[in-house]
This record gives sequence, structure tokens and C-alpha cells, in this order.
Amino acid sequence: MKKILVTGALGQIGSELTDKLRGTYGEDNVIASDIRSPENPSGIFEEIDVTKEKEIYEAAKKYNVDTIIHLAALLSAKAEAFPKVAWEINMGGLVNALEAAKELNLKFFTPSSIGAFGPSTPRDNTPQDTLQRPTTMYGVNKVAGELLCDYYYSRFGVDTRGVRFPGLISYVTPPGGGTTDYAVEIYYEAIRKGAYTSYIAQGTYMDMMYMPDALNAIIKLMEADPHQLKHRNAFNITAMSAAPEQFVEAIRKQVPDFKIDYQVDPVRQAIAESWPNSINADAAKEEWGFEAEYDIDRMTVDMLKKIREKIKRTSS
Ligand code: AKB
Repeated sequence: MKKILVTGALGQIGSELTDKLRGTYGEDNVIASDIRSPENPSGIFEEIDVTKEKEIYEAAKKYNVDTIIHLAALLSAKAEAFPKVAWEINMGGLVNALEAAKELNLKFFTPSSIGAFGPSTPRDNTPQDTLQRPTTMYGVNKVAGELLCDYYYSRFGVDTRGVRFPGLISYVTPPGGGTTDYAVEIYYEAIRKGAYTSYIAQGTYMDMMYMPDALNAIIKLMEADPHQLKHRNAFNITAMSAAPEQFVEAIRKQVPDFKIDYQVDPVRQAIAESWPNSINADAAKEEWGFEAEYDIDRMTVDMLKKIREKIKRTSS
């Protein structure tokens, strides 16, 4: 990667990835884009509506990029509330981005998700290659997206790559409209109130990952030798499998009086129950050396420290 266009650059992954890419590849070699400009863009920024057929193509051409990292998408709970909009953004945006990559001969990354699995998928140690019959619009989009990326690689030779992200946890930009968002909220509430009401029930396990590991995974996969990649797209990756009570246990090591109660949201609970408890990431380890550095305790120490500092900064 030498010059990179990032779509969805103001989102949970995009905001941190853009900074990291700029640090690694140079300020002027990373073009951030989103549907709306931020108030004070800190580097090159383009307004792109990914559903408009040519906007990604035009920006990629204008800046002569060699890579597109396509992140613009609706997350699972939002997609369930607005399924048709999700189809238009998640699928329409993806095909437009892939077309730009095809026309301009660009490398391409887009994330899939644990949401690409469904209730008939093996729930524990879910294999890389397995049954995928998701029951959510988000999942339908993700499976179709995985197949579409495979298709653009085999049919047109586009260098498409991707991972299935678990729930991503970060203190920088909040996620919006996901099922795993509770695993971010719980840390903020631990600092602000010493208590959290979880919309996901006790005993509901899902895979999770701290953002630094997710960003490293994207860069490592994009820089991997293509000859080593048998799967290319939709690699299972994970750092931990956890239910709300594991977060409580980890937080109580730092905030001993932290309290939890439960008011389960039936929509997000049903989505969570249709996803695996834990996925197997052996293919990612074998094919491009994926590894996660943060387990739940190390992540918790860092999250709580960074959120405390952030709250102090914004209140002073
Ligand atoms: C969501 O909850 O929708 C996302 C995901 C796991 O893809 N965080």
C-alpha cells in the first residue's frame, strides 16, 4: 500500500485507522472520506456518498490511489431497523467500491463480521469454512459481500482481502448501531456511574477484539504476500470470547464496586444469539500470521485508563 482511500473514515474503525495509516504511510498518502465532512478535517478529506455510482471511482482517480479500504456500512442493529437502507449502503456501496478497484486496478480491503454466521452455524470454535445462513439483514449483506469480493478476485483479478471482525472495543470513536456496542458502553458507564445496565443477557458469548489489534490485522493482511493467501477474504479473527459477566469480572479488578444489572433488548439479544460463541482463527494465523496482543484484562486496564483521561480532558 502506498496511497490509500478510506471510506467511512469517520466511523469507529475508520477514525483510528486513518490516523494509524497516516502515521505509517505519510499524511498525504491517506485520503479520508465519509458522507459528510468533519468540522475540522485534519488531513486530506473528500465527501463521498458510497451509494452514488461514480463517487468512489472519481476520488480514487483524482488522488491516484493504489488501495481502497472500504469501511462505510450500517452495523447489525441499525440494519435490522432499516433493512432496505442497509441493503443500499452495504451492498450498493460495496459494489461501487469494487467497481472502482476493478477499473483502476487497486488493492481492496473490506471487513466482514461474525454477523456473517447464523443459527445453523456451529456455535463453538466456528470453523473458517462452514455453514453461513444468517437471519439478519446485516448478515445477509456480509455473506453476499464475502462472495462478491471472492467473485471480483476470481473473475476480474481484483486483489480483494478481508477479515470477519468480532465486536470491536475502543475508547476513541463510539460504535453506532451494533449488537456488540454494550462492550464499549460498559467501560464508559463503569467510570461515569460505577454501574451498567446491559441490554445483552448474562451468558451470551460473542467474540471481541481491542481496536489496536483490529488495526494491526488490517495492515498485516494488506501487506501479506498474496501467494500465501488461500482464503483472501473473510478470514475469521478474534482476540477473546466473552459474555457480559467476563467484562464485569475484568472491570471489578480495577473498579471493585462496579455493579451490573440486565434489561435485555429482545432485538439485539436475538441477533447475538444467532452468532457464534467463539470462532476459530487458525486460517488467519497460518496464512498471514495474525495474532492478537490484548486479552480482556490487558484491554480493560487500557480502556479504563484512556476513558478516565478522556473524561478529564473534556470536563476541564
Ligand atoms: C455489530 O455488532 O454489528 C458489529 C459486528 C460484530 O459486526 N460490531
